[in-house]
Amino acid sequence: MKKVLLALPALAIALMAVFASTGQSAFAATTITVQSGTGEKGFAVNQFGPSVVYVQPGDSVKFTFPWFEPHSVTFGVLAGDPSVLVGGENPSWKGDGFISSGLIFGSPTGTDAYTVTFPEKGTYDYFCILHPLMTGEVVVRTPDLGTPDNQPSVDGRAAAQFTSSINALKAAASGMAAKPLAVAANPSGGRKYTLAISSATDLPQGDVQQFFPASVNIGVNDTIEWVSGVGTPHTVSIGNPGEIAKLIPPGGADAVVGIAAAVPKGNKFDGTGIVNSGVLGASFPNGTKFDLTFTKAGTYQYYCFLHLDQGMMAVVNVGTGAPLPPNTGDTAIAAPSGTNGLWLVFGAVGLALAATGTAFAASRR
Ligand SMILES: [Cu+2]
Repeated sequence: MKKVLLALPALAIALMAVFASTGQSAFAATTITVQSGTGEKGFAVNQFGPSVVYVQPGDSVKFTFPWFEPHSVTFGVLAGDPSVLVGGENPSWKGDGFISSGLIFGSPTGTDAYTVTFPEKGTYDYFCILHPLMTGEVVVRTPDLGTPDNQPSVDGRAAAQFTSSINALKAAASGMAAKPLAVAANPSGGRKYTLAISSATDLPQGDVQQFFPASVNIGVNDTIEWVSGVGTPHTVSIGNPGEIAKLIPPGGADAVVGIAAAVPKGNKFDGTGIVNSGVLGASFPNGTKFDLTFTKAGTYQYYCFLHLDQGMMAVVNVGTGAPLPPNTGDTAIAAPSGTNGLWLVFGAVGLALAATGTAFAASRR
């Protein structure tokens, strides 16, 4: 009996010595935090940061969601609906089957997270169901094959990656803002101004969530044509967002992808009621272009129904006389009061369905 009591502390000391020599503890597996996207007003970085992390068998990776743009963390081959939680809250992943965080709507102050534990060595790829270019990798290996990550190292790489990406988005936005405003005679009378939604083409770093120019001066009976060159869905919407939300067909919030267009007769807007383009963008049902002729003088704020929570708004000033010179500055515009929370969720789910494509949408019906 006495021998056993003596032997146990000796074993513990021996184990401690072993773990001390490797710098690791088998009793306290590490959790490394990875950020699922980031952003600032007008810019959504759709990347995991950092995109690759190195851990040991038994460690976990905690994914946080620090920006408004919704994302999923999804491993494996889809065999169901990745927009909802699959595999439980804190799954283990060995590379077989399919697990998903579901869509998580983040914010800079939010605490939502998704933690996955990796019991076995391997290289495990994952992705976001909304953003085809948003992928990451967890490399699970023993220390003899490479030093595992620590959080400061991970945070440093994430910060460098995100800084580089947001700078790329800002450079794209500056390029868009610097373009001369396209104006042409309209065959049906007046002028036609062509405005851009987001960047000219899809960017690997994320999405520019702005209209270009952010403010434009036109005359009565002039037309604005908005053009989207990106695969991220956006709308051109005018009026009370609560009214726009009524255009979402029955079938739950995720039916927002089928949101009806609400366009005044002849695409002529007299300043009353609402306008909704429907979902615009590459491969979306309402196409890449939307035009509206303004028949009454006034100042009209418009916005993207899907991204108003990210500040995606702009303004058209319709003057009575000759149009003022076009101005391209980033005008500070207050969000309409009212139903932000409601259509933030609708918008986020809309993004989800739109970006996962028709196959997924069809499978849900
Ligand atoms: Cu948008």
